[in-house]
Amino acid sequence: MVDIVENDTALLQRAKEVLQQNWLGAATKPAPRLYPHQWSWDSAFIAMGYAHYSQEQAMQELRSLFRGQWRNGLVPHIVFCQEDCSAYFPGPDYWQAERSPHAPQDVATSGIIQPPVHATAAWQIYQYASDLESAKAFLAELYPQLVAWHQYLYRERNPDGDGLIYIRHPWESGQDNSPLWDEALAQIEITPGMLPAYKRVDLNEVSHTNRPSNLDYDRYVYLLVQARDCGYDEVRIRESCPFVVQDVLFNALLIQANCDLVAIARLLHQDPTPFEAWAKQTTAALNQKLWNPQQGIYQNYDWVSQKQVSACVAAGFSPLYARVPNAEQAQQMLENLSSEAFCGGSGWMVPSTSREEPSFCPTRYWRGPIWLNLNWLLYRGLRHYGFDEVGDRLKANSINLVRQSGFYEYFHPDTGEGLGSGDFSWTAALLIDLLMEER
Ligand code: 9WN
Repeated sequence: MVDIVENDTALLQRAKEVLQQNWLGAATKPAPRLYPHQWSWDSAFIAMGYAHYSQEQAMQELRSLFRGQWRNGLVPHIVFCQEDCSAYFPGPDYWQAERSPHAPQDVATSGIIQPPVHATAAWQIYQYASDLESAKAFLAELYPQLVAWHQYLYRERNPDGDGLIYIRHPWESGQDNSPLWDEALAQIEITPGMLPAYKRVDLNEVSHTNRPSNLDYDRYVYLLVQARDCGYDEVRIRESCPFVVQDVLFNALLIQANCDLVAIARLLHQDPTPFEAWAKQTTAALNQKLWNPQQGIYQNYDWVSQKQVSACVAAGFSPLYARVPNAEQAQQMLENLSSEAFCGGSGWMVPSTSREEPSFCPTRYWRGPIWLNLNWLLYRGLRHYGFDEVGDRLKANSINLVRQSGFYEYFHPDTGEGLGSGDFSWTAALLIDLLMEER
């Protein structure tokens, strides 16, 4: 895409400036004020952007995150990396990670995870490296940590042994306020005085109309407190947690990460067979348990109530990214994605929630707005299946959205207006990847 690169020099430069402005010295905060520490999947996306022009920062980004890895392999969703933690709730005092015997003693972290995009980011760093030797040494250094991370998922979060990994908090999905969680969260009844006192600080930065409701926040806090009361012991949490969900996006990203771990293992002359087996097993489980042939989309499974979750969201197309569907399924998915429910109308691509969902809302966080990371992975998925016309349209649409509105966290799917925080790091990083990718 040489044309785009040349025409968009200024946009590319601005994207690099956003990342530089959010750089904390060894890692990048997702946003200037709303998210002032290091977040797990954000860092993986951010590293994929740096991989194109600053190998050193890309490597530092992942190193910094994995400093926070727990001894059981858990990679925490937040590594707190500023002295003053009062600007974000919940901070380390609320998480109390030290209740787990596995948490690191010298790094403050949360006690939940986020989608495993890290092996993919590490592999991308090698693929675009200007210094191949140091990139290979970096992979050798990170490899045992990546393996421990995937082992944790398959050991602790695989209740049926079929390779379908569960999450135990909506924040673990990365799509925090999606309608995907409504049914499960509705089971949690909050009574006065039930929760330790807390104060939201996110609303100091962003309008409440873009953010989750107070009731949803109470439920997020409830699940946090429940995990912490179990000493972050996964068996105890699973036995008592009202929220255990096998999520499509999380598992699709994990399949791709396993494939990237295979590539890393081969490069390092290590045994790739465990990761090949995991990729295969999780792929089969997605097709067997999460595919909805009537709708042409993959849907989540609620492990507590033992039923498929009915909400249709853009992440339901993410198995394309991990090459999970066969050609026939992929064609059906393309038709669904191209319909009025998602991209068929005059709006921008791709609303995070189907426009036909009763809870669709174009301005509220994960309930309709466009996110660049979803667009980025759907673009990659469409290309895998040769759906180049729609894929190229999605890519151009994503670039134009940022050009028109700026580096926002998310975007209104009708007007393209920027929502949430401005100067959002993964929007900048993935825009860099879209502009500089080599096919
Ligand atoms: C909770 C940092 C994170 C992203 C998530 C996004 C949002 C946090 C929040 O911000 O979640 O982890 O406070 O709302 O939903 O995907 O990683 O950018």
